[in-house]
Amino acid sequence: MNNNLYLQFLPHFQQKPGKVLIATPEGERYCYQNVLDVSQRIASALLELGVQRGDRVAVQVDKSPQVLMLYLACLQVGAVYLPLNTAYTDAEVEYFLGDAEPRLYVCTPERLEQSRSYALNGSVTHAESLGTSADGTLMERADAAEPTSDVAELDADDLAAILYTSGTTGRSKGAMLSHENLASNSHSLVEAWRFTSDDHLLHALPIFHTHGLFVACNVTLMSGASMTFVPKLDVDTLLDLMPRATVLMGVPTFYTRLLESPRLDREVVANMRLFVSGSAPLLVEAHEQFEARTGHAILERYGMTETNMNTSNPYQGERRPGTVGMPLPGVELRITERENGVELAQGETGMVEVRGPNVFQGYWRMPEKTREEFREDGFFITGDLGRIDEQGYLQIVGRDKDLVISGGYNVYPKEIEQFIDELPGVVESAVIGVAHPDLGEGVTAVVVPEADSSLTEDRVLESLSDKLARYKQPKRAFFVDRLPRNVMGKVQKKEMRDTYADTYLQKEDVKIKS
Ligand code: MLC
Ligand code: AMP
Repeated sequence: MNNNLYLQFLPHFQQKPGKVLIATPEGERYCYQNVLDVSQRIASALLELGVQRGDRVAVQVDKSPQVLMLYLACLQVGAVYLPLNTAYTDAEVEYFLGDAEPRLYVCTPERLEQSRSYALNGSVTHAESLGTSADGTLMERADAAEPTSDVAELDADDLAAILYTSGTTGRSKGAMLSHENLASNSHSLVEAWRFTSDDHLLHALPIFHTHGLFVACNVTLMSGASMTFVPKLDVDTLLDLMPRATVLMGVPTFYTRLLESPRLDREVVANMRLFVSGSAPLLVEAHEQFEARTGHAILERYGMTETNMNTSNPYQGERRPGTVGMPLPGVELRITERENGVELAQGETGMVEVRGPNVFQGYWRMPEKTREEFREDGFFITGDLGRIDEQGYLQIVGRDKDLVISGGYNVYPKEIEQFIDELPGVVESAVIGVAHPDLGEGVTAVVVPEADSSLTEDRVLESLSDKLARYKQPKRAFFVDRLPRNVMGKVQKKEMRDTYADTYLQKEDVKIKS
């Protein structure tokens, strides 16, 4: 049996060739037949470039319908799709390319020349470009190619994708996701959220992460539905499109920004059947305000790059604010003691652990790291702290891992602290997440300067600008004489989060663009 995920999408392409799969706010419409044709041409181009089953294809391009076609082409030929955040700096990309050793790197036309200089040094044999107007060298190759309908023969645990997640100890880890991981999760979500070919998804998330790529796109492809690709979150565009859509998926910032618009009311959502939130905690107030304004209870779910989606509030039944619902079909979930993995009694708070066909195959070329994060019986240790309430709903109450989630993006403090600590005049630093009304958490640095240092906040912030993606850069930096530590010498980040809790709370003062 061929376990290629592509084959599970294919029937919709064959049965409804004229149906729209992807639209854009500008009125472009790509029907299933168009998408199939172009993706099969891209598949031919990949094969001509020497991409073989198991080869990684790294992709760092702006969102466009053609990116989805490239993703489909990679699945079709059995290549491992490796999407990269467009905000990553050259230095960050160089690391990913060096670690993943892709056969092909696809970047924006603007970046092609420059990236060829570093990408082609190692094992990357080709760099091609893909622009947002169906342009770029990859599309030129695809246009000149004959479409191929050959589909690579794959096992269930063959890799479909590698997604990098930063590590608490510095180096980013590539989470390896198999065809079965992705297929099983999209089936569960289609069923849990009642997706059908009548659905039209408003898609304004980036497509280089689990949420925008696997949750949003795979569910659409698996159910034969349609979607509008909005390049990035723009509240007015979403509200303009909402009367013709049925589902929205977003991170909590989507909902807090929608709530700021006077245009959000029952009339504008009249055609919508479902609003989904995830990737970061949705505030209870946001949930309640949204319901009061629109009559819709946002459905919150919980997932991770390594596990796809684990739990979801029910489609029918109470969607409880402040909870992430129950395990999806096939997902086993338990709450344990961090140190020994012993399961705790219902109602107690502990480590969330999951097992199931959704859970990844391990970290790319990091067997040690992989072993550390699994129990012997196959449960994955998520690093999230939770409790299960009396009705069986999971509440995520905190994180055991040192992680900040800003607007749905993960930021690992260690990575930033390393750069700050290298600055002349710095003794040490700690990076924390502080409550932020727009982003949920704002990345914030606390720095211990040397006694005679003339270091300023601006200098600290500026020093990071070419080293780290913008969303990882602290919004503020504070100076202290020493970091608070416990008797064991461990830095007390909770105490610092309390100290700086009010930093961003005056909404007028908070400009994400600052
Ligand atoms: C953008 N900026 C951010 C930021 N997003 N800063 C901090 N945190 C963020 N999340 C910076 C930009 O670099 C820029 O800086 C300035 O803010 C404005 O950029 P923008 O592009 O105009 O921002 P905006 O479009 O408003 O984006 C905010 C956002 C976006 C929250 C809508 O970040 C977003 O779409 N987030 C979704 C992330 C996501 O998909 N997560 C899922 C991960 S998967 P400057 O200085 O250049 O102007 C996962 C698993 C699961 O977690 O369970 O789903
Ligand atoms: P990522 O590594 O980017 O996939 O982010 C995964 C992390 O996001 C999880 O481990 C959680 O900490 C967090 N997360 C995802 N969904 C939710 C949610 N609904 N509520 C709280 N945290 C969430």
